[in-house]
Amino acid sequence: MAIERTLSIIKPDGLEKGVIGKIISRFEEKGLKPVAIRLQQLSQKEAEGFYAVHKARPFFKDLVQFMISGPVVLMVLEGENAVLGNRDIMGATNPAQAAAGTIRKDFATSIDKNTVHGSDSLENAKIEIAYFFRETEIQAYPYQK
Ligand code: DGI
Repeated sequence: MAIERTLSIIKPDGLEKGVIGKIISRFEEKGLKPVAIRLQQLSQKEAEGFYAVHKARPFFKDLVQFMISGPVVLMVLEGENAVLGNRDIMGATNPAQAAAGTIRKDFATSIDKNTVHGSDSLENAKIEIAYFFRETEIQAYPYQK
């Protein structure tokens, strides 16, 4: 399997619940390493731009308001099969439908406050990583091949 990078966001509800560490542990336990991390308060413009694909959806305004309701943790995760692997660790978009042991099942309260974002394809991962990180902000682990 290929080594991939994906964008992960711990959303404002994850910070409010104080589960940053628990969430990152789940990624590390499954072999996904954070190679860039930043705590950031998104501006409305940044959140709107990030979720531009959902602009016409009825939930867009609420989604943007939620994403700027407090700081988020932006991360680049690296590892084998990182894009789909991260999606498995996150669980379904609606926590009511998320599988046992997933982040959304264990920490999310609703489809609006679903604790994490993860890129849904390798193509989108590249776009989303570049939206938040410069290449110089992404680190290589010297003991990794
Ligand atoms: O990639 P995901 O976050 O799993 O899901 P997505 O890209 O389809 O949607 C992005 C976010 O938009 C999702 O995490 C929560 C919100 N969202 C998606 N579908 C709905 C929604 N919010 C509401 N209220 N209702 C929806 O049907």
